[in-house]
Amino acid sequence: MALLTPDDLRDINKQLQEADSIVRRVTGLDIKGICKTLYGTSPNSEKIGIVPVTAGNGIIKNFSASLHAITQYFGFDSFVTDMSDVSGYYEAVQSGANIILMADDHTFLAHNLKNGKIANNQPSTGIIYAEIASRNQKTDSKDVLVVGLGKVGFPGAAHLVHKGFRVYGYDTDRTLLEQAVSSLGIIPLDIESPKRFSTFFEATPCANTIPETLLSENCVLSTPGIPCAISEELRLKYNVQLVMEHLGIGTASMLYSVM
Ligand code: NAI
Ligand code: 0TF
Repeated sequence: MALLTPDDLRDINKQLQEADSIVRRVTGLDIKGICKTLYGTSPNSEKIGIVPVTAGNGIIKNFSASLHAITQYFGFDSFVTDMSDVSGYYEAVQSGANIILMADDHTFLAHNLKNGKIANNQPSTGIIYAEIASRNQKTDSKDVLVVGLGKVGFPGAAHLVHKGFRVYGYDTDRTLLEQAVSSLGIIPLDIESPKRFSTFFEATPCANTIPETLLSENCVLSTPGIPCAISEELRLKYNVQLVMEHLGIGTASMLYSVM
């Protein structure tokens, strides 16, 4: 898994406010509204304990502080434990946390200790970015292109299929593409005869994954992928409505899904 850097998390509140405003413009709902309709839940005096984890590559500077800011932004009562790892987990529970947020290099989870529900960041992120793409107000077309069918992209593609969209897919890994075609019934993108899309959901760790030949004016690109799937030049040329944020939208999806 590509790890976040402290730079990715700079000014997380500003990133969230900007993301909220573009999500509103694209869908008519803010991020909270998307979460409420997606999961049918709302915050209800949950207390969130955020536990720093030193395993593997260790603490990412700003990660816990960013989760604190994000949870507060969405109206949750939250705190970061003084201790890390197992001691931090014990401290969180002793201090009254009923939802635990913690991440090592492979898994970022939210665990609701009251109802037992647990969420993993990758599918939760895929589902909410796909949901945002599916709510593109500017088009009646049911065609969506999904680029990247890995741990984030595949669950997002599945969500779009279940919502009745005609899902085209592309992944440089042929095995993953074939799996998505056979298990989800998505249509493999024909690179030789590209068509233009008004809605994209992208989830790869690579830049420039969406070529100009696929873009249409005012299209929506909903992408958790880092770095960005299109260049700034193409974004401006096609007035692409870009929903892209590094941590908050996926975390909101995790939290609402475990309530
Ligand atoms: P993954 O490695 O499971 O999947 C990525 C997929 O993209 C792979 O199947 C790979 O073959 C494919 N791919 C790579 N280059 C491609 C290209 N040029 N065209 C088409 N497909 C290509 O990774 P995962 O976990 O699904 O993460 C995807 C991205 O999402 C990463 O950048 C990750 O850091 C980011 N992410 C962002 C989050 C957020 O909150 N913004 C949350 C979780 C992940
Ligand atoms: O960097 C990542 C994921 C995060 C997905 C959300 N965009 N790509 N995971 C590593 C988190 C490690 C956190 C660290 N153990 C800490 O500071 O507690």
